[in-house]
Amino acid sequence: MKQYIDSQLTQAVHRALDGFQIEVPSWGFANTGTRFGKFIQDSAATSTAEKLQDAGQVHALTGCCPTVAMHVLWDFPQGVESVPETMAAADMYGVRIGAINPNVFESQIYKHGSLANPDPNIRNEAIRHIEDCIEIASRTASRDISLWFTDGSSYPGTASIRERKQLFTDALATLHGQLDGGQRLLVEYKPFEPAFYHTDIADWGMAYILAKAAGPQAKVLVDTGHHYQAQNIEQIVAWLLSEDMLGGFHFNDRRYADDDLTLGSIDPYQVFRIFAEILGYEFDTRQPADLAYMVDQSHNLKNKVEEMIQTAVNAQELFAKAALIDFPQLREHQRQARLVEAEELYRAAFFTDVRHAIREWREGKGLPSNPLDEFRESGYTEARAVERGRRNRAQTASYA
Ligand code: PSV
Ligand code: MN
Repeated sequence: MKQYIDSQLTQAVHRALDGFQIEVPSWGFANTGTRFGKFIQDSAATSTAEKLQDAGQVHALTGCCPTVAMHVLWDFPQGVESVPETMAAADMYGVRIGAINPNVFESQIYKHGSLANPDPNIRNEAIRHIEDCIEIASRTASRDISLWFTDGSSYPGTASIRERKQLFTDALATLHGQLDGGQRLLVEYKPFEPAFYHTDIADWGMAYILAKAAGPQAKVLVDTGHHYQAQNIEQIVAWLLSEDMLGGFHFNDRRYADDDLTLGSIDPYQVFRIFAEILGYEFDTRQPADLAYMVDQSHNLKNKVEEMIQTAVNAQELFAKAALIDFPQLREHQRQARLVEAEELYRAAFFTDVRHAIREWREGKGLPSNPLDEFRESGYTEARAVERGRRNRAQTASYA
């Protein structure tokens, strides 16, 4: 690796962080759990405004999370009519509304799917809901409508896979026709859960085909938790980038399935490798990769705001490390098949301690040098627990 003198390293890290933002999900601040129950936190957000308040805390302390992804059913209970109130709350807490996530999976009508439901009335209902979401996105000035579907089947022979593919193709093209100029449809894939035999959009190839058929403003969304074990996610990223079909990410970490753990908590090297592909693409093409970095996590055990701060800090560190890769030299090693040199250069960037340079970046921006410590000392959790505790405890603590 290039021998950075301290000031060069600091500059490279600061440049990287100046251009790095990551969106937090509203649902990461509410009480959530697994299908085995949920453990209530007194300080958790109990309303959309409170989720935005917590997101505002994360952004105020880290400086890199200015937008919040919203789930329409959970955050805009009156649909389009909820927009002014939600936007006012976002404004009050110093954040903006980010990606809009339709919800075509929780209503009882979606037992057998949404856009590929065998019943045309239900398919139309799903399309109507997503059209409302596009309208909400227009009013919140959100660029991305982020689509995830539970559609699929759980037993062999119970559904026509090809027919369902066609239904998805047609519906996504219809929805694409509703977008305004700058908007994008992001198509998320997942190979399992809650359908267990087949899901209609199981992998990046299927998402690619559907997005391509829908139109130029549809791209693929990569949720890092939505892959089989040992799948090479950075290769998927590289391919989608080279096809101009990558729209963004849902970041989280996992050990087994879609565990929704803190980004980088299990395998920080994987996040580094993903960022390395993106920055390598930018180096090679001399153009910025136009991607939405989003978090998709449920914080079931740790304090939710603390876990979101950890997430943002981990993301910054791993992005900054990837920005230290000496790409001209790396490409030369690759061309000459100098395997050890190439690998050592790559790993050296990963193992560089960037924390000091990041602390300096924060101080330069008037941010706390250690956001987590600052948060803990602020008394925010204790104050919210007093305000929200009774409402939270009124929730059912388990499904039993
Ligand atoms: C589904 O597992 C998913 O990743 C989708 O992005 C949903 O919108 C989100 O999680 C809901 O938690
Ligand atoms: Mn997701």
